[in-house]
Amino acid sequence: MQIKIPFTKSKVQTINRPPGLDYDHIPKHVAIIMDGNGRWAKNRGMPRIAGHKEGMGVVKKIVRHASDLGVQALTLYAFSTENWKRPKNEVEFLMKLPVDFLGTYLPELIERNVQVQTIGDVSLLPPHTRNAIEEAIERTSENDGLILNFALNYGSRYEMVNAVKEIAAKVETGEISASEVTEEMFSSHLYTSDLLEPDLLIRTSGEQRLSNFLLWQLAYSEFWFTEVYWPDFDEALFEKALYDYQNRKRRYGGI
Ligand code: V07
Repeated sequence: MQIKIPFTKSKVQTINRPPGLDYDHIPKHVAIIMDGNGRWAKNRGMPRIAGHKEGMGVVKKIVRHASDLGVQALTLYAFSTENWKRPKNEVEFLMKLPVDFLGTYLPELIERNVQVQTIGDVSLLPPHTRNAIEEAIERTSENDGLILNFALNYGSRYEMVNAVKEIAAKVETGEISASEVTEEMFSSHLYTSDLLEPDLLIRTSGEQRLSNFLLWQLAYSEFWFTEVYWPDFDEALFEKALYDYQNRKRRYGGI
């Protein structure tokens, strides 16, 4: 079904909403581990970085589609705290991808009313990477459509230890007592404090683990895995993940 919706003050955009999905129950927040880029390249006799580049193109397609389907937040695991251990040339290439991506795609993100955010310690990224990301955050900060949240230099255990340190400091100064610490307080000290918890986690390329991604936040999320490598992931598979999500009976523990 094609629906015309006003998406900026001045323009009307035609969005693509295929049949089959229940548009009243689209997951509000989808998180994705975009795995298999290196293996995709290797299978083609190409260098790993070629897989990363191809994967970046898929990010653009999925952002468009998530926005069309009415997803409110999309969190993408772009670079983990462990990824620094990769060869220097690969890390350097990865650090250019945000610059490349935003250089060609920021105008469309602005047009589509997408808001760019990050989680992770971005202060440790090289200046050219940080500058491009900060510009995108700044120029999309007034947008109120899809939140496009990139996890960059992100590690969940580090995030949680950091939350513990911040809360412990408050206990030390006497601002709160240890017995007053709650789950809500802990959550409010995570990078994701302004986001809803993910409803759905997608991981590509056949691996079925969390790899230090959103350990706390995924406590009640549905997990969806595919053997497909990220560079081969597409709109139809994204829809399949949402379709399967909608067909699972959701239970939050207990009865
Ligand atoms: C990266 C492409 C997707 C596959 C997984 C790894 C490689 C988009 C970004 C990006 C990040 C911030 C931003 C805009 C775009 C990105 C890295 C790697 C480090 F504001 N794709 N992508 N960043 N890959």
